[in-house]
Amino acid sequence: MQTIFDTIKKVAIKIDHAIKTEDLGYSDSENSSGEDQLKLDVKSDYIIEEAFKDISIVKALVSEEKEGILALHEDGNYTICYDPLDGSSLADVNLSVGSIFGIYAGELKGENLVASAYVVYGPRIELVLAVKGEKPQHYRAQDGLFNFISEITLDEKGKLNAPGGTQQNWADHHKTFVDGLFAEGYRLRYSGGMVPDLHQILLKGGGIFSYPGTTDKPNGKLRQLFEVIPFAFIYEQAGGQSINDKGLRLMDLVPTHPHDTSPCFFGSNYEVNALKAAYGVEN
Ligand code: P6P
Repeated sequence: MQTIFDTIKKVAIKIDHAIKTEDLGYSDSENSSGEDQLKLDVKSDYIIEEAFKDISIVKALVSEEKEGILALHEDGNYTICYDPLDGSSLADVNLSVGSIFGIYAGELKGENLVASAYVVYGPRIELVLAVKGEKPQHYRAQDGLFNFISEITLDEKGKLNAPGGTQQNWADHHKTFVDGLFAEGYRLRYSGGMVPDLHQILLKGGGIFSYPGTTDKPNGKLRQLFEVIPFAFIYEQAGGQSINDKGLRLMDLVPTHPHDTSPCFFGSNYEVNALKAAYGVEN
């Protein structure tokens, strides 16, 4: 696993350089979810594929930017599912963006995730690595090297509320839940970038990030294999909860297609339990 983590660190430095020096315009292609691809999306995907293609323990790659599975080494142990530059459209307004990695052993489903990582490209390059049974580890880059900062633990109750999705398309019970937190004094913290939004809640002690099913996106927007499950793992390892709109653990998801999405809620125990009550799914 260390080889994979070391490769992610190298990739992070290269992608950060690309963000700061290359064209922010659109390419003439779409990704598998039908979203227009920025040249940076394509470049970031290329950087990651080039970095992992010669590592023998990597069996295959699954990218948000490409259809299907890229087979690499038949005897490899791990399949890496990744979003090379999540929230990339925010780069041209100088907001933070990120890369997300889910490392799976065997069939691509939540219970087979053995590690996950994400990188935040902002005023600084920051990295969080998580393996089973340990608290997530927070690193910060300095002169091209990542220095360990701390382990991450979520408080039982936080102060931040990150409500995703188009509000006019929320279910009434979801709107009641979100407005209820604001009535309790929670602060709105939502940039439209999953990585910085979830990173902020982890580092600022807690709260909740929600991307529900909506009338326009009944199965949510965020992709299970390379967005939802990797963050669900990190939030659970930090002492929080990660569930879907049925109150089921996101770590129990079994995608039928690499680009399947899921409604998703990540947060501290108090807020996720309050959401379960609002959704009537207290188990
Ligand atoms: P909305 C970025 O496009 C992204 O995939 C995630 O990074 C982010 O959390 C979400 O979409 C934002 O979606 O509908 O709230 O703008």
